[in-house]
Amino acid sequence: MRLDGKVALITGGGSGIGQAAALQFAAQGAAVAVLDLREEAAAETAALIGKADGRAIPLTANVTDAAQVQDAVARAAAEFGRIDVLYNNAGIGSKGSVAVAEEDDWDLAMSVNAKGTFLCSRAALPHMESGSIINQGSVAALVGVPNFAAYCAAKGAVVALTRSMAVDLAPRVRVNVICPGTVYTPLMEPMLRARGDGDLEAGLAKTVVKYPIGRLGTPEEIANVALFLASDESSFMTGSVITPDGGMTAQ
Ligand code: 1HS
Repeated sequence: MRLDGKVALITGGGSGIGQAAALQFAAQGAAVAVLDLREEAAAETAALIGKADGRAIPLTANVTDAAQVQDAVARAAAEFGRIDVLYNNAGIGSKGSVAVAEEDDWDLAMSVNAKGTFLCSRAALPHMESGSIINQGSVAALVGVPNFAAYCAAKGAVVALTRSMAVDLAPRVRVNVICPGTVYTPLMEPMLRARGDGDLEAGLAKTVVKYPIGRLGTPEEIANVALFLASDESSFMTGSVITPDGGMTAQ
């Protein structure tokens, strides 16, 4: 198995891409600490892994709160002995262009997406003798996505932070960032609805045309990339920006 004997901590593991990654990592032999803001979501993913005879524990924390993060990471390390893989997947969208965006919305997007990545990495590193950190970026870090200003800025910060971490942590820990195109998950729904003037289907239709492959991605397709980065198959990769995006940024 591709992650045999490894211990992984996945933030935002209760839904979407994080849940898909948690299931795949566990199916490949990893013990998985499933961290989520929502206790029931973390528990659901951990239970799904348990039903499939995998090893998992649920953890609840807000990734913007240093003390909560510290506590959750310590519990993961106490349960499984160490951490080999950290997937900083937890994220949040934002509303509007710079002309109309609310200050609170800006702060929240920066806090969850960028500061959360910093706090979780800082807390996990003392438990990582070696291994892989995977950050969740977005195509929004690479191209301007309309009416998503704070999110674009926050994901740009995650890409820059990834390069900084890769340089600082080599050769002990590898750090790479995935920049997915749109996947239909809870994070995307409000934005897609707004794009369709309240009509989700219309918002989805306006989005799909941006993708040469002709559809949005699936959580499993992004989790496949995370699995590769978590495994020793990617042993010469650090500081890489990987774009599973259906060709969206190739145009
Ligand atoms: C939320 C995810 O990171 C994707 S950003 C939105 C890109 S687009 O499909 O709306 O152009």
